[in-house]
Amino acid sequence: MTSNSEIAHHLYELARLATLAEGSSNAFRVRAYETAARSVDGASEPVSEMTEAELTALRGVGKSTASKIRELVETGSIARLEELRAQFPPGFVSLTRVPGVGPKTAVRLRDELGIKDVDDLRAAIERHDLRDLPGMGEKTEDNIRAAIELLGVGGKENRTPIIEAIRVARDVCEAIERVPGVESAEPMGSLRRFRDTIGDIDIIAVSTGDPEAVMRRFVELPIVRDIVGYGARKSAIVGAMGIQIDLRVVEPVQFGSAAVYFTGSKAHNIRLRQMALDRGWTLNEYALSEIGTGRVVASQTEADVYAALGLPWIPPEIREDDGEIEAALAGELPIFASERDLKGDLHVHTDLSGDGHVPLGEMIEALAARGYRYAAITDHGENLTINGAPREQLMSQRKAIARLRPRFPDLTILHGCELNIGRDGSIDYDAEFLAGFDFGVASVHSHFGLSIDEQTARVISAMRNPAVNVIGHLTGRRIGKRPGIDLNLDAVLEVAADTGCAIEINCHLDRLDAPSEVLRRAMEHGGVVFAISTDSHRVSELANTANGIRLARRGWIDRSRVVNTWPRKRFLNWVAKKRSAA
Ligand code: DGT
Ligand code: CA
Ligand code: CA
Ligand code: ZN
Repeated sequence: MTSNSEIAHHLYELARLATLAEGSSNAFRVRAYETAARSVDGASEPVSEMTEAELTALRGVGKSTASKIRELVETGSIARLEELRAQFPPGFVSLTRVPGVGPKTAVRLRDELGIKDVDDLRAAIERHDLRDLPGMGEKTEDNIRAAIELLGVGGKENRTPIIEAIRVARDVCEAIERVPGVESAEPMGSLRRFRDTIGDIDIIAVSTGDPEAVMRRFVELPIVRDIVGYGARKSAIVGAMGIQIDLRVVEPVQFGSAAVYFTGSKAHNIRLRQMALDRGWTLNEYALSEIGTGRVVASQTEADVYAALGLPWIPPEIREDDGEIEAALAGELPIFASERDLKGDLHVHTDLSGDGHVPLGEMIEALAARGYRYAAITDHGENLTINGAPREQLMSQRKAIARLRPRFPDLTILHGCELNIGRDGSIDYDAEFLAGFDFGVASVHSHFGLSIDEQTARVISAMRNPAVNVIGHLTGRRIGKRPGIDLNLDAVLEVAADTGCAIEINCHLDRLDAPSEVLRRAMEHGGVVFAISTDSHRVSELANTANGIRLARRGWIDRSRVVNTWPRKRFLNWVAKKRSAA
């Protein structure tokens, strides 16, 4: 059976490659593929078993997409997609990921300069070939060079944004788990450590059956574009979009040591191996064992391996040899928040936002169904011209919320707003209108090119506004697409601590903002607090809290500093105190 996420993945790839083939002339079709992919991904029934009528009832799925889905389910591939793959090999696709290049330019670079991948592009920039193309010039060339360096896109450092890598890894793991004898298949490496970008995907499958059956299935997956290595227990392929996937098959008894080894990081492993050596042991992917006798000390679970070395189990997200071993030895690791600890979501959109999709009542029902004690509805304020809501609509939303409250006695619904931080740090509306809200998130959505001092000043000024409880997606970055704004972090964090304005931990895989390095710095400022918020525009996105929990771990955030783990009363006091500040 072809899983929903496998089908969705093919549609995403179709969307991406169709953009390359058809340019913006057919933006409509590209968007339809994307919408279709999201509907398939979110569908609660197996799409592979749907009739044509059921398929075309899904948002974004027309007759032509429906027939492509049927084709994939029945034949294992889509002819149109195969054609596009042949036309646009992985190297070329990663070229289009370089910010400032995009599909149109990539096609031009290929046709006019013979540039086929990011390495070619680098070389062409070195030779100053780009600046002579009509409409390009020196400035464009410099920008592209900077983009390649800044984002580490392409060449040897061809890294994939986590949002794409996670999708690919999930598809592959689901397919591998269906092979008889396989007990589990899970991503390891940088993906398990939850880095923003992924070099290659590492997967461990635990199998009690024939490991070669796993490998045969692996190299025949529809996603495979190239087989890089093939062995009974270890293979590697290049998948769609050019990402490499390494797969190891291990026995259940080796899982712990294999997981520690392949999760890394390399630096963390080196520390563990040294600790093993100090005890006369060796640590490798097969076991922690005694040197000389080969007696196995630990291997079955990660916790066994860590315990034998005198350590508590260390969460993958902090295995970077960045102080975690010392903290673990001293019993000073943070107490991390888990999804169960979250008592509310503080950044949620409804269809009042131009980019929102869910009616208010439905969203509130979904929030209540998660067992939350409080939540803030935060549609965009009017300054965000495309997506913002005018005053009258926000006023009627406030009334609608008041009418809904009696139906949800266990959920405190705050009427909030996502305010837009202007160039000068001002936000939407006047003080009086702002005071009518129960809650405020303020975020940067524009003017990404200002100087570090200007950016710092505008964020600080928003933090000082009593109507602002949280700064949303602090840097405004889009992983692999747009770098975040430059900020004088110490100045920003000082004001955060001083005003009680929380820093958002935005759960979107595309954002993961504030980034983990920033979060870790923020933790070092005693008074700074955080909000793990989904910024949901759809009901399914409310479950992105899992990402926020992992990001918070990567940032060493202690649960006690996350405002939406607090009991309702304490949380509401914090909200009120900030809003009443003069
Ligand atoms: P990536 O793929 O660049 O995003 O980062 P990783 O951390 O996934 O690196 P990768 O794929 O080269 O290796 C996966 C894990 O395997 C790595 O985190 C630790 C382990 N590993 C790989 N090579 C070595 C090695 O030479 N020594 C040790 N101790 N561990 C290694
Ligand atoms: Ca890797
Ligand atoms: Ca690897
Ligand atoms: Zn938002």
